[in-house]
Amino acid sequence: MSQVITGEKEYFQGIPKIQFEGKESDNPFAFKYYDENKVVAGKTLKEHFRFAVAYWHSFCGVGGDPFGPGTKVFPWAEKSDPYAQAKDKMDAAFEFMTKIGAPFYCFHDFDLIDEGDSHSENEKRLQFITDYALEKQKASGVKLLWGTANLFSHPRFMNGAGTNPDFSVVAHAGAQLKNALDATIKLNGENYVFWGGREGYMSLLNTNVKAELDHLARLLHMAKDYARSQGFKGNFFIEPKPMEPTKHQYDFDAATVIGFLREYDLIDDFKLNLEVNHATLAQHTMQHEMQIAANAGLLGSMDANRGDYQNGWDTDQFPTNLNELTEMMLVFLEVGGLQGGGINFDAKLRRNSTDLDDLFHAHIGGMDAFARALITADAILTKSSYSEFKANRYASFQSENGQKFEKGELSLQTLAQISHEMGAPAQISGKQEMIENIINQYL
Ligand code: XUL
Ligand code: CO
Repeated sequence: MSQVITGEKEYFQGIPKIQFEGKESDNPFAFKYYDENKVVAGKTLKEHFRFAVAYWHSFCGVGGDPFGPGTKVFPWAEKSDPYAQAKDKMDAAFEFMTKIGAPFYCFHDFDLIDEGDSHSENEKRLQFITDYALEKQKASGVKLLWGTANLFSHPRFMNGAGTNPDFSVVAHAGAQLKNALDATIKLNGENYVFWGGREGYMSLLNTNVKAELDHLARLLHMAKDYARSQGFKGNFFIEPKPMEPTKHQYDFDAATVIGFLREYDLIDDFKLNLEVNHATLAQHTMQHEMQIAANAGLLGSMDANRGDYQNGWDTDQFPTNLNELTEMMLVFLEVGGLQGGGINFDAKLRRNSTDLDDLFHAHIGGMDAFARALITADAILTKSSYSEFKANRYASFQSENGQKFEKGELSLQTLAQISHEMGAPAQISGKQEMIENIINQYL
């Protein structure tokens, strides 16, 4: 990908295409670690990460919270006509993406253009803006990592979309989903994401969980069958999250979603899109979630952000924590990366970060942090005793009986007999502190 693409107006004036200048540079508008052409573990950083910009946080979210309205004044949101406004927003988005050098973007249907008041008006709006997006993608080389439908903001979805107890809402969700799939396919989207939105419940007292899960699975089958019939070859991803907005989200965490996919025969078409702050809300680390998904062959994509240790919200901050990221990148490299997805910055600026250039600082920081973490993880894997130590912890399973155990060739009686012969196990240290020191040494 090459040159910067602006519309009639340049929105991020004075900011050139962001270049890699190395860690000695004091230029806040330069990468210190993310050299997209640097080869690490056999691939360039650009190929490893496939970074994506999230349309909703970066070009739509103006910073409103329960205590006050938005604080950000977006010059691309000035026009009242939804068509003209959507075009301006798309000009700003592609200018930003080409300046930051992100090869991909992600959207919800009504991030691209405001929602109208009927299905036919919405189809018209999406036709219009996806025609324009196709032009912009062609001119810039930026590609669509995934599309999705916003099936949670409109009040009609207050009781859920696919899991709504009212069939007419489920049908409405289906119509919207069809349009979002059409838009994704038209724009050569590589994947399609289902985040649960309000698919969950506030109280079991008014909820038939079995019916709701059956309905959700039915809708996912219909979506998959429709998209395949339209030639969509990409992956479907489910994005786990344990809570927020509902008290209990059905797609709680990776393990829960894997069980759901198996139960409802969706496992061949769906993988997972894991998000850091969702993992921590579920009382897991992101690296735990990545490992669980990878064990099932389902580590599809990642939403990059971070939470806050002092509260329990989905704060969606930009990722900067190198220790956390390095541990994630260890798993990332060990399991062979993502399957079809990329790293999408599902992260938002703080409410009081109100300058347009803050969007650059945030993404530069996130891309640099991932790059530094991946380079560190690769050094740990190739130069330190980390991998050997981890493998050696399980070396006893290479013994004759250990192998028989793994192959299912021992009965419980034989296992008991072997234990009698082996005697009491010796204590073997897990050496956690030693390994933690290795991470800090290589950072
Ligand atoms: C919400 C969230 C969503 C999904 C897409 O927490 O992460 O933005 O990524 O719907
Ligand atoms: Co997300």
